[in-house]
Amino acid sequence: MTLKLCGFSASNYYNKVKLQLLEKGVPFEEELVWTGLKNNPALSERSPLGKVPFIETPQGVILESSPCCEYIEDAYPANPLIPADPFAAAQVRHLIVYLDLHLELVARQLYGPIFFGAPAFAQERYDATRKHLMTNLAAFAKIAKFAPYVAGDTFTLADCAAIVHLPIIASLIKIIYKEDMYADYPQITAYLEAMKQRPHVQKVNADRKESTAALMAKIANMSKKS
Ligand SMILES: N[C@@H](CCC(=O)N[C@@H](CS)C(=O)NCC(=O)O)C(=O)O
Repeated sequence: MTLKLCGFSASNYYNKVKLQLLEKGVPFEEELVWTGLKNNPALSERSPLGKVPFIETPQGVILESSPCCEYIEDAYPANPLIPADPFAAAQVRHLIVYLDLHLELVARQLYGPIFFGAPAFAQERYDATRKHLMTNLAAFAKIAKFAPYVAGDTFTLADCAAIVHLPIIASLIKIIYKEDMYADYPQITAYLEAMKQRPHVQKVNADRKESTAALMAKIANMSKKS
């Protein structure tokens, strides 16, 4: 059975796993699964929190992007994106935790009003999130190497997370504050520019644009109905 990646290409977490699969050269299929548990028992059966991505393996479903990525590394050891050395491997993993948990998840608190048309929050909430994000960005910048990759001289799974998360967080701040979140971190801007040249990043971005248009149409349709 070919590995199946389930979710949609506008999702940054979906794209973290998709980029890993592409960079490693692992054959996979994609199954379009939108989120939203309402009237969707089939989704809750496979992903009880209604989140994507998840992968279908010959043995069953794996939830959450990081366990999916770890499974893929273990099951498909060719072209490793986690170093064999335990210390270097742990450094890749701590970078991913910073990116997923301390940057993306903080920014995600504002996605509803900023990207999906949910009612606006009070200004203090935006300001508090911005402050939190800038503190965590400074911490991330201390541990990320950008030499030229996030964890050093080799492309790793930490790059798969950075490439999909850092742009969306910056676009959130740009929309709210009209400011460049990475103005004091030219290494991040240069890194993201360089990563855009990678063919698999280009494929992920092209699919992301198409999927984002479909997602926006879906949201517009839903708000017309309600
Ligand atoms: N911790 C999860 C986060 C995944 C996530 O938040 N996915 C979003 C799409 S980008 C989602 O499914 N949102 C729907 C929801 O939370 O109900 C992971 O690493 O996979």
